Amino acid sequence: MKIAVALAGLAAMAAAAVWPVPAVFTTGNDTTAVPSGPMLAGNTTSAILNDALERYRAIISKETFTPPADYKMQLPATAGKLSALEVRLSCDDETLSLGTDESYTLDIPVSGKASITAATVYGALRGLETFSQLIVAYSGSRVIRNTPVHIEDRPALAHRGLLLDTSRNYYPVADLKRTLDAMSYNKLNVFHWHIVDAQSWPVESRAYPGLQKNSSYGADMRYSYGDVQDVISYARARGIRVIPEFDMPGHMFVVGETYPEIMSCMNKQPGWDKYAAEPPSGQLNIAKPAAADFAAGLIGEYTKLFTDEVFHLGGDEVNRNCWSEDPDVKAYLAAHSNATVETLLADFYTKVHAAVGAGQRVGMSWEETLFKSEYVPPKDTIIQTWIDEQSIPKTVARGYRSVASPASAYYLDCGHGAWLANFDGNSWCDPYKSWMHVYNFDPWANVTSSAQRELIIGAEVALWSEQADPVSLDNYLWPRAAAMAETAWSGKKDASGQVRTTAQVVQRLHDQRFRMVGRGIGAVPLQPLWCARNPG
Ligand code: CP6
Repeated sequence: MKIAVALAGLAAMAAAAVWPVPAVFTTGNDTTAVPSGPMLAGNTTSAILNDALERYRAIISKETFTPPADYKMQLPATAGKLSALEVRLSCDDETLSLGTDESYTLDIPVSGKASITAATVYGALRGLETFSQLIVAYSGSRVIRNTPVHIEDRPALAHRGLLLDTSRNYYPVADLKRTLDAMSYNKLNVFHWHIVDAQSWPVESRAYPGLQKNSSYGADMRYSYGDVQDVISYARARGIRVIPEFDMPGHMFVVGETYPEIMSCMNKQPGWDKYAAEPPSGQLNIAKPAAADFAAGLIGEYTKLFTDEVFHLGGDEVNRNCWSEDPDVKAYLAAHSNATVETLLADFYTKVHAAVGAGQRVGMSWEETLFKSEYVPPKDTIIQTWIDEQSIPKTVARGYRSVASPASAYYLDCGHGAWLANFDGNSWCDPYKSWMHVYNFDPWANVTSSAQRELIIGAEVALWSEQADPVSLDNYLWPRAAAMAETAWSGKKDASGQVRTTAQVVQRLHDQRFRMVGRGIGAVPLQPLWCARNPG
């Protein structure tokens, strides 16, 4: 009788709140105690794996997460017991790139040894995260409910990214690392580091040292080479690639603070709005070979510092007035009857994309490079769309790979009103995008051919930092970036082919939010605690 009651109670419990949801997830009706101590083991000497085992040992032994719905949870005395979790890798290659296999299988018996099997160490990392999420704290110890558990899992999209702008406001390395931690809790795997922009140049340059010296916000608001390498290795240990963006030829006022002779339309005074989307205005002067040489030099330097195969060249929000009014551009066009601003821009792109190729990298560009210029990017260029949701189908219809970052759904820096004091109104990307809005966006919408769907390789949320800094960082990102992460990892549909709804997932996302808070991430609540304790 007692046992029957206990089992009925167990059956009523929700399956564990794994976020993002695994592709195949079967559960039983038993409960398994997870001992503390060194229960994680691997079959390789991989430093990345050993590092991860260490990390997850700490996460698990500190785990205080109890799903709010289960705050009165009663478990049967007769629980099984896990003896170990063994990780088996079938391949020792630790290359982390766009095509890396992140699939894994996780088996947890009622009693005995659990196992993660993965092709690569990065799949094992995903499996360890899932394993850690299955554990709930229960009166001072830890248990996994609904055992035996069998999970088979793999990502829907290879590029699951988060853009952070560290130019408009500065973020210390510790904040970047906490963001990388949080990304790994949600199986995100690309940190798109929008490292410089018009307003500040925080990163060290050895080729052009004046950039950081003259244009960082201060000696304590800089990234040294060592800091960048630290961030890259911290990210890699979590299976996260770091794609740097050096946004050109627009958004480069900052370069003119050191090299005014290669710039056009430098202006921080009223009137800037004729030349740029936000102040201060300034673009590389495409009539001057020295400007393209400078850009190629930057690419040469940073394709050595940054190790990922993909290098982002920006190319967004390029303003034509900036050049059509520039005296050097005018003189050049007067002397070259076949040239136009458009041919000059295409020539500039030809040179900088060649520099990316010379650095053995694949270029990535904002959608304007493809849709609003005469330049034809190399076919392997990755196009990041943001202006129009229809840019995704348009990009893949032209045969290019697409990363979806629609401002309408994935721009997380919205909802404050304008930041320009003399412009008293909504900001360009208001309103605030709710987690439901983020969750409901479908990167595959209006793309039916399977060849074209394959070209949709990623999705990325963006935190532009005109109105964000370390104080608001976690609040802006989490859990809304987690909402996108589930789309990117799990796809839009459940196993029965139904599109998952926000009503179906809210409780699980809220659990993930509590789990993240327990791990030191300042993620905002989705509901009153009362709802989490009284689901349904
Ligand atoms: N900075 C840069 C920005 C934006 C972009 N590039 C931006 C544009 C519109 C909105 C939000 C951000 N602040 N370099 C666009 C890719 Cl709504």
